[in-house]
Amino acid sequence: MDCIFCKIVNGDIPSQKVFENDRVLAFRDIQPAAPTHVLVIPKKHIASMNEAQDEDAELLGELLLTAKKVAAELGIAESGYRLVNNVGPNGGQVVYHIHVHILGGEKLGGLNV
Ligand code: DGP
Repeated sequence: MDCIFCKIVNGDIPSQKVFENDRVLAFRDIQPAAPTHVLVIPKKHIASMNEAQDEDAELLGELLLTAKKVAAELGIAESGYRLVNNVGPNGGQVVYHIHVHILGGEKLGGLNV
């Protein structure tokens, strides 16, 4: 499958990993939008939240809990951070392998929703 993040999972494209287990992987974003910018992905290919199924509930929960743990390990939990999941063109999604952005390390601007 021609998916950049699947290639990162398989080791075909290098990445700066910060956490990995059998189901999820967290690595530094190549174009950081904040001092700390990490992506958390499932190793299973799910194109976006639009393609997520009920059977993926546990995996998606693990994605969020992994983001929490990574934020703590990287020292941004106390000061706060933002978790972002872009969906589709209007949501700004560029890579169609579902991922949660962890953004922190500074006071974040932008949308306050
Ligand atoms: P999104 O717009 O939500 O689909 O975010 C995709 C992010 O993926 C974007 O912030 C840049 C990052 N990215 C794209 N290609 C690579 C890559 O090859 N390596 C890494 N580490 N990040 C990538």
